[in-house]
Amino acid sequence: MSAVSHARESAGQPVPLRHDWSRAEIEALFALPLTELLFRAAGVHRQHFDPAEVQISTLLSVKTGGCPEDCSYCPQAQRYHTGVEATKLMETEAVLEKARQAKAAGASRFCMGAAWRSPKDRDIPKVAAMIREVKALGMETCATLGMLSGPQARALKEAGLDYYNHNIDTDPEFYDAIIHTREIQDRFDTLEHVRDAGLKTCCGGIVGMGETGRQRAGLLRTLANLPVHPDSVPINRLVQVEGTPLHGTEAIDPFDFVRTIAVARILMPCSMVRLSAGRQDMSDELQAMCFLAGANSIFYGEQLLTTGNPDTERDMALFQRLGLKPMQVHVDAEGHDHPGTVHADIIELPQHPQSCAA
Ligand code: SAM
Ligand code: DTB
Ligand code: SF4
Repeated sequence: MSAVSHARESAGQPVPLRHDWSRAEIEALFALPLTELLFRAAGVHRQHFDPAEVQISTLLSVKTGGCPEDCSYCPQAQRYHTGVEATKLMETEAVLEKARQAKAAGASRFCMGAAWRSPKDRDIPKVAAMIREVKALGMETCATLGMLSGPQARALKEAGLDYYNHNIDTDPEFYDAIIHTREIQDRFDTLEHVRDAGLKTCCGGIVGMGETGRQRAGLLRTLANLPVHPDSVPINRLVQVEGTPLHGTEAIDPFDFVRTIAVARILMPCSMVRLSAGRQDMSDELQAMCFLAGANSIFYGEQLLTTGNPDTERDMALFQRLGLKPMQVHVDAEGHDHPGTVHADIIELPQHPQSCAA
């Protein structure tokens, strides 16, 4: 894993970021008393973000089910009997209508997901048309389509894609227990193609899949030690779907989930940490603890891809009760987004002290 470091602007100063975390250091963070861990994570959060702001993305499954992969958590894998019906790729106009609704409901980013191992080259112009049109609405665009080649990543960037979501999903040491139809190196390769194309990366994982604490630390270590911290780090709590091999797995202790968010915030101080799948079954109090631990992004809207998400009224009521507000994103005439310091350009530094100094 590379120990090359990068920095972003925060309050006009470059912020050194670490990429050389050891598993033991991360396990030591997890082992802190929860009160101390939350205090540290909340401090880091405040150095880089307004803790009252939460970025809001809406998801749409533009191609559902029938996937040839065997990810043991996923209701869209064809081989499991989950009741998810396979559909064709949606028409651009239908996608656009959903994006307009998401924008009207307050979402700043629209994420289009497809149940593909990887897109075929002939799919790319169709997805590119969706991206172009959604971007023209003044929203940030995100896509998650499976593994990408370099030319595919460049074609999506050309169409106006801002973010590509591609999760490493779990600790490399646990990967073989969860997915057998691809290797974690395939995921790293796609992430490299995505970065090389100039796209922002959205990369995280799932917890509550029966992993150990050591493996949870390994997931976050792998994310933080990527050559560039992902701009967005989704932390999903497994949504257990009947018919998938992981249905019936012992649930993660809610406090361990909060610890995962807090450690992600400390390791990747300038990234958006997204409280992702699994919110529907979380109490308002647990979500509040996650925001306190440094989560500053959510999926908003009643549906994730194939499973449910809290309804928008519940989320708006929660925001009001907690005094949180949706993060504003300004897209200029050239289509560049300006959400304050959040997506400031990454500056590579040859050497720097290994601590966050903003
Ligand atoms: N097929 C593409 C891929 O796998 O990259 C894109 C869509 S896939 C559904 C996107 C991500 O959703 C997965 O990487 C996984 O992290 C998450 N996911 C899928 N099923 C989930 C579940 N049951 N609970 C939590 N997260 C899940
Ligand atoms: C991510 O990390 N979580 C989202 C998004 N990226 C694409 C997907 C969650 C899917 C949950 C199961 C489903 O709804 O099918
Ligand atoms: Fe397919 Fe993605 Fe689901 Fe894996 S996570 S089965 S690749 S849709």
